[in-house]
Amino acid sequence: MAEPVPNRIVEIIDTTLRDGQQSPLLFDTGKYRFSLEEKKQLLAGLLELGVTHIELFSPVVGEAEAQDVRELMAFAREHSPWPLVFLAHCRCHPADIEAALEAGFDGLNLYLGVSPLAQQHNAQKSLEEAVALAQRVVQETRARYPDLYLRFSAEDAFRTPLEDLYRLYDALYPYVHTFGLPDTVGLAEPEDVTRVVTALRARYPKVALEGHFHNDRGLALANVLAAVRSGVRYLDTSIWGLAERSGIPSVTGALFNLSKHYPELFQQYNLSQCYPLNVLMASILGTLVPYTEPVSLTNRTHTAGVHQKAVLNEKKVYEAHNLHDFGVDKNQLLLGPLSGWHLIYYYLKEVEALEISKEQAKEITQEFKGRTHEIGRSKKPEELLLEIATARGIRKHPIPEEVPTARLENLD
Ligand code: HCA
Repeated sequence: MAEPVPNRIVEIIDTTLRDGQQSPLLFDTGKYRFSLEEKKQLLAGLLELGVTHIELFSPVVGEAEAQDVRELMAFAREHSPWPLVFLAHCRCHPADIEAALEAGFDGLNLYLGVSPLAQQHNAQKSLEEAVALAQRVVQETRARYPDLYLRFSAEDAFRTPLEDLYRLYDALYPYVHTFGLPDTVGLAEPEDVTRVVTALRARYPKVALEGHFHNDRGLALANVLAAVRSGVRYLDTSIWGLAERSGIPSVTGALFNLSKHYPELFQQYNLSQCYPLNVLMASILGTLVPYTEPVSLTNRTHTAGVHQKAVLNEKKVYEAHNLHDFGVDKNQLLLGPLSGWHLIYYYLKEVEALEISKEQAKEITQEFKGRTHEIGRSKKPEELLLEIATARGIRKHPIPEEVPTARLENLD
């Protein structure tokens, strides 16, 4: 199968519209499922970012999804300047596969668990039975579709003994393009990822590897870095990291971190679209970009007086990362109980245009600090500051009554 954008160091497989729709946040925000229009907006945002591999549900999950996947693929293919790869997330069931291929998917992301827990409580098949099923389904699919992209994932790979993983993957090796490496319950540490990836690369040099790391321990992003360093080519991500439970790495967090090690990603993805994509999700879910998201305005927001003073002098003191290249084009200094006189002076003079000296700002700060208990939902810090300044007789700078509308910017 032709590579849409060849030689990328890492290929993002975005699963916002598959694993992302399994996120509890869709319930918390009362959204439950994205509308078709919202899915198109999210997909368009991903395409703008340069993502070309998109995972969707197999149409068998429901009538509404079945209709949506067709519309989404048609919409994206019509609007993308690049060839796209739509991957259907399929159980090892011929019906899932048939429905996906009939809908026009470019490839299949097949999965089946063979961990001891899966054998007993999920697939409820012995290792031998599971391997035989997977081999039969994959062999038949390959025979019927010689060029179809096939990926196979052993669900819960990090709780599957390596010899069982080998038993399954040995049987499938001749037929697939990629083996998945899902840390389904987020228990792997970066060292585990390096060890397993290294072992699989040595044993299966002719296939690519795909990482899917859940964030139950907050280690998903660290596992992404370990995976790519040790040779994983495909990475599953989603917008905001939405996925089952506490999710997977966010597409923007992954690209932001990886670009520190692989600057060529700046040429290969349109990284300035990262923040707009996060804001798009915020507007759809009706909530703020998560404060843990690296590519966010939160990561450019300063609250403590010491930080605010330093940032007013030189941003780099507390802003170490170039988020501007990822679309975050401003920063914020929040006026509040921890602010010091530097920001208060700056605010009253520059924003409120008060005729105020540094000495007065220091006195106002002292009073403000003594009255911060008044700040809350009904009184903002700015209101309290103005109240204090006005009571001290500090006035606004006289602004000319008539502000010229047609300004000459250049006199020479
Ligand atoms: C799931 C499980 C999965 C699959 C990952 C994969 C996981 O939600 O069905 O197909 O590689 O984490 O194991 O997301």
